[in-house]
Amino acid sequence: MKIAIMGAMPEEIEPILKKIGTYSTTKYALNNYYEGRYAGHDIVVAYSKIGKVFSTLTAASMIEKFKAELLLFSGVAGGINPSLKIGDLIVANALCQHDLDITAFGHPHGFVPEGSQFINAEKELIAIANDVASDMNIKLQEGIIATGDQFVHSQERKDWISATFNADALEMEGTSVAVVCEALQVPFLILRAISDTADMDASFNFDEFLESSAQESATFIMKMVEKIGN
Ligand code: 3QA
Repeated sequence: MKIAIMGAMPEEIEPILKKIGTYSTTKYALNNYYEGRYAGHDIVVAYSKIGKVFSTLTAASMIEKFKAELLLFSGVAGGINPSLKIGDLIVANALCQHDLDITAFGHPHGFVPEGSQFINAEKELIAIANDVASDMNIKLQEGIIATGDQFVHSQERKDWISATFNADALEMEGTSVAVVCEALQVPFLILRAISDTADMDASFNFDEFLESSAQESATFIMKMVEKIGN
């Protein structure tokens, strides 16, 4: 099976490319796509650049151009749920867009006609993730991930996202990737390791923990690839 592994930033895919070892590079749509093999699978890896627009383009390209049949996202996130500490892993069981707002017309936050406020994740892939977590003897939290084109660094915004969507973590790409995968009927999983808690210390913590948290997520994702059947 051909598996796409994507991140948003170079730091999020570097440990994955290192693990794959040898790969070819293809330039497409102003980005680099890396193809190699791992654990009996064809793999395509890319980082999209930050935000919903770039991640939509990359996810769609990985599926339509590079023929990925399954997509795994690996990266970091801001924690909302106080049980999530820096370095902890969360897998999305539902995702939403916290910055999508046509509430002026009486719609709920994150909703547009013919869309849905939440996108549900694949139960089968979450089950594999839970197996990997028990194999590795580490804690994996399941929860709601809220996506928006904002680096959140205020308690007020974080509290609003928590109250409005009951979200456990936030980031800038997961829901756009989920929208693409749902529409193109490709199973997906969004995994994130916490790099900061989206409060006034967020940018400082993010700089300090981006690399180590990205590594936690990448290690886990590669274990998942090893578990996924051919
Ligand atoms: C942040 C990255 C973007 O791809 C989303 C990290 C971790 N903490 C977050 C927070 N709010 C929103 N998202 C996150 N990723 C991009 S800004 C830093 C760019 O530095 C998840 C995430 N609190 C580049 C150097 O100038």
